[in-house]
Order: sequence, then C-alpha cells, then structure tokens
Amino acid sequence: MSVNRFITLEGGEGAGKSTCLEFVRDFFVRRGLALVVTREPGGTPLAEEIRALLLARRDEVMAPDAELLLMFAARAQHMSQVIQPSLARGEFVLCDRFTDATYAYQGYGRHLSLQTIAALEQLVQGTLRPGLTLLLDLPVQEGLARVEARAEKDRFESEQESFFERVRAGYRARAQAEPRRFRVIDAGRPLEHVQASIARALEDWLQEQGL
Ligand code: T5A
Repeated sequence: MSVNRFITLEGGEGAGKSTCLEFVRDFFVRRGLALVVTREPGGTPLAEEIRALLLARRDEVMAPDAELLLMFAARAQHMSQVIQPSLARGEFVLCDRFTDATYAYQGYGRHLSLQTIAALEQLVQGTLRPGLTLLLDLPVQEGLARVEARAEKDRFESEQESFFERVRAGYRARAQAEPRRFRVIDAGRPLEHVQASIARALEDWLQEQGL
C-alpha cells in the first residue's frame, strides 16, 4: 500500500503551530526525508492574496459563505500548484492548517453546514485527505493569553471567546471521530514537552507507515 505523505498541523489561536513548524521541519531533515512546508490559507502567490483578503479587518462584514468559498478558492489553487505536485514527486508535505480548520472555524465556529463543507471538500480535493494530523490542543483562555501581546489582531483573532470554544470543540470532535489520523498533543505544557510529544507521534506514525 502506498504511503500518504500529507501531514497537517492544526490548533486554535495561540496553540503554537508556527513555533512547532520548524521543529517538525528539522525532524524530517535529520532523517533525510524530503519535506515541503506550506500553509493555509495561502501557500502560493494567488492563495496568499486570498489570505490577505480573509484576514484583513474592514468595515464591511464578510458574509460567512463568502469566507467559506474564499477558503476553498485558496485551497484549490494551493492543491494544484503545491500540494498535489509535491506529493506526486514523493515528497512529504507539511501544511500549517487545512480542511479540518474549515470544519472547526467555518463549520463549528460560524455554524455553517458541515454537509456543505464536505461537498466543497469533495469538489476541491477529490479523495485527497491528510494521512496524519497533529492537533495542538489547549484551553481557549490559555491560547488567547499567548497571542494577547500581538500588536494588531486579524479578523479571526478579533472574535469572541465563545467562537474559539466552538472551534476547539469542533477540532476535538473531529479528532475523536478519526483517531487513526489524528494525534492530539497537549499544547498547554512547556514547549520542550510539546515538541517531545510531537517527535513521538511522528516516530510512531513513520513506523506504522513502514518508513
Ligand atoms: N482559518 C484557516 C479558517 O478560518 N479556516 C480555514 O480553513 C483555515 C485554513 C489564519 C486564520 O485563518 C483561519 C484560522 C486562523 O485564525 P493562521 O495564520 O494559521 O491562520 O492562524 P494563527 O492561529 O494566527 O496561527 P499562528 O501560527 O500565527 O499562531 P499559533 O498557532 O497561535 O502559534 P505561535 O507559534 O505563534 O504561538 C503563539 C505564542 O505562544 C508562544 C509562542 O512563543 C508565541 O508567542 N508559545 C508558547 N508559550 C508557552 N508554551 C508553549 N508550549 C508555547 N508554544 C507557543
């Protein structure tokens, strides 16, 4: 059976994804495994332009459906330009957020239909799903406290705490529904403990894949 080399990193605000991304990159480099690191929304020049539209705060309220469709528009571009070609070359792809974020933020957070998201997922991704998802999980208040110091909040970071509680619940529900794909990491601990758990999860997964 061929190995699904598509890995995603997920978590709520302040979970430490950006901080841990470099750690995961080093993990693969040390093992001599080719890895492409990318992110969503974004990952190509056009998709990064869509990201800027999504994150910018403006007077006009963005309709939830417009937000959802922009997420998938960026994803379609990212899939065709980066993810699919990299996987086809046999490289690992590590993506900072992917469609689980859409289920968590637009589905659970904004109350959009999970069936609609599933239909868009099918349209844009076909059968492609991550082989492994690392979910950095921590209580909402702790995450928000970590990002409190940021100079300017983007459109998502400006949401109410109740929104982020729904996002967290959404991620946890998805992890519970797919325990083979998800590894839930307790991100509330000191960074070296979080990274040790990530390393263990990656080692176990690579071993399961026979790599
Ligand atoms: N979005 C995205 C959707 O709504 N739908 C979608 O489909 C997709 C793909 C942008 C936004 O887009 C939304 C969700 C997002 O709101 P993003 O840029 O990935 O996506 O989102 P952010 O959450 O802003 O991502 P960051 O990577 O910038 O933030 P993180 O994960 O909060 O991570 P980081 O590493 O910057 O950590 C925050 C702070 O905590 C500290 C760090 O030093 C840093 O100061 N920290 C720790 N402190 C103590 N202990 C630890 N273990 C720590 N780990 C990190």
